[in-house]
Amino acid sequence: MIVDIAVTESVAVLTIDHPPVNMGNTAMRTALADALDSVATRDGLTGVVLASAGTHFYAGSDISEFDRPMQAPQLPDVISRIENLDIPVVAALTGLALGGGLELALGCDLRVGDPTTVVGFPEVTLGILPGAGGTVRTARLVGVPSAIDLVASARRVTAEEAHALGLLDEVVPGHALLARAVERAAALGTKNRLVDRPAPESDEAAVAAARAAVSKRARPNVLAAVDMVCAGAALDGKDALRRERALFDELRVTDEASNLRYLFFAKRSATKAVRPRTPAPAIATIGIAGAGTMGASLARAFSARGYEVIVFDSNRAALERLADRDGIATTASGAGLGRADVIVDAVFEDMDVKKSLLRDVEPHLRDTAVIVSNTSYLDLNEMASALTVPERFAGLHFFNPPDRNPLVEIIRTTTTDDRTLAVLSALATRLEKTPIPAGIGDGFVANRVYADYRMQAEFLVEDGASPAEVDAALTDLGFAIGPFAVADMSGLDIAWARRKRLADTRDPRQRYVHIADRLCEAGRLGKKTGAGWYDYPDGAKRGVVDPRVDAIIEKARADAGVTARTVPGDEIRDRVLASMVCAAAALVETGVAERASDIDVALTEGFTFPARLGGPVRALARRNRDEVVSALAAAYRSCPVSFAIAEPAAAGEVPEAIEKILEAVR
Ligand code: 3H9
Repeated sequence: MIVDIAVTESVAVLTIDHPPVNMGNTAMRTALADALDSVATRDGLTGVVLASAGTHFYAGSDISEFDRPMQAPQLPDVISRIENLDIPVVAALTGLALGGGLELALGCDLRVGDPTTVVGFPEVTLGILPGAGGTVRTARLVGVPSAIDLVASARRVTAEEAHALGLLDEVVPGHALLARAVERAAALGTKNRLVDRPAPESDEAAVAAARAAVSKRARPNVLAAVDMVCAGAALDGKDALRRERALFDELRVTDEASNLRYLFFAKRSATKAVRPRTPAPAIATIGIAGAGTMGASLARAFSARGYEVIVFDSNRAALERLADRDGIATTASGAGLGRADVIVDAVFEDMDVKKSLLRDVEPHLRDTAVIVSNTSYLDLNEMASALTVPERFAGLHFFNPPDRNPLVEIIRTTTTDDRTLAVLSALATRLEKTPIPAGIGDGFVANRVYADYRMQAEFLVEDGASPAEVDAALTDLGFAIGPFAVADMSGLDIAWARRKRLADTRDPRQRYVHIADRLCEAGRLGKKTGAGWYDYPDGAKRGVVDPRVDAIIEKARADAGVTARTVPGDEIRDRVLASMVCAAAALVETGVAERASDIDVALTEGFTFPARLGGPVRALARRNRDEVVSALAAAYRSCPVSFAIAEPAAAGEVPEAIEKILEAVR
């Protein structure tokens, strides 16, 4: 029974029991509609309470239903039933009331919450807008400016704030919630339909400020939601509801909304994959080895989530820079990490340095301590061999800047045990990161794909595009910033050192673009040196095109025997996309990545690949076959060694390994 009906005195209590999160789908809406119909015909009732049997009131609509035609009864029909009852309905809110859940509560005549209540409209993050009266009733309850903020920001609001705003009429302790809701329902006497009210008069300046707080570059659905809040407040309630629903139906079937739903489930699959059955032990203290930029940033990230943090570095000067930060202790001796539950290796990216750290630190650690390395490229199995208990070791790879970038890779070695994995998964959750599982391989998953993206960007420059043209083509696609501007920001020296390290093992048949090496040799290491792919005169924030770079590029083309040609933006975007997909297919084929969708999660979360396209694999999967073949063939021709996997495309076929991953995300 999804909705139970119990009558207490003259109040009918409808309790929704739809585990795990009281998610609204056809079955649940049908049960609610039936329960409301049944209440409507009962005599002697003075009120109704809508409550939840579980942790959450109603976590929102089941978005997997949005890919298909929606089945009756739809949520607006259920809410109409509430509004059409002669007797008042009180919502008793606990836990989450998100999206459709909050809309259901707003269809009631009064809202009582408990301190665990959290409300919000996540719809805009899914490419849609609230479709069951959320924009219309919220503006009528809390005014247009607050409604704009709630709908456009998608933020979750605590019980306390919801009460202050007027979304909740009252907040009572959890144990008293139901009794109080019944009491209010019995005492209310009259209906209080938000839809019948005019929106409160709004101060024009406050409306303008709320609108201005929404970025002009926000996605079209966000701007449409803001317009809807304003338009809806000026319309008759019923007309406003109709207009909102029409917009919702339009947005629901866009590619963008479909791709965002795909990513929603992709993230959940990745999170599930790194969540072993073993429960994680409690983690209170994090020891960080290495007080460099990465170590310091990690220390801040952990400390901000309430962990006690101890940073170890034998370089006292580096420690001193950290010492004045609240809550971060420092130690210049490995023994100082003895209390830590988890040790994070963030020392210099060198196998010998890392192994000697592990050897030095391990004897001081508790038996239960877990050790993770934040290496970007080194072989974690080899690192594990430096430990006497390698089972407690794994990779936890953060992305720059780790205190803000949501992506983290969880990498299991051949010896990592389940308890260690459970610790890593719990850390990711508490840090509010999006984890993906990754296997051992050069660059693991995300950096490996990004490396091919960058490599293709350099091929395009050697072929004739300027770095600015490549950057512009990719920001047009939706990247926040193009690959050459990114390279300047992060510094060209790390990749340079890596190229030198790999020089001896590089396949001599592989196409190699020398431009970046020439820039580095000229001292152009990026923004920090005032020059890289672009010039940064007087510390300019954005780079400007520098003719000296053009000269280096022209010389490199001449040395490689390439005649420069105009490269259209579409070719730039297609080749880059196809290159990433080639890398993705190779990763899935070798088992370094578990799922194609993990790669889409990685690139959208960690590298600003536009989420509206769903990620590189999904973006290519949505194109028609001819376009797929032509993009892959272009990538193949750009370097038949690096993109060997795409060879069949040159003969008009979609390569099997690639078809497999495209199919998996369609
Ligand atoms: C909306 O309401 C639009 C309205 O305006 C429309 C009106 C017409 N859909 O995350 P978990 C699944 S938009 C489908 O592991 P947690 C999830 O995949 C919606 N499935 O648990 C998983 O299934 P499985 C507004 C969903 O405790 C299981 O439930 N609502 C949905 O870590 C447990 O989830 C949202 O945006 C969904 N909406 O977190 C809420 N939600 O085990 C989005 C969950 O088979 N959801 N599932 O893989 C969340 O933020 C979290 O899931 C929540 C629970 C915090 C609720």
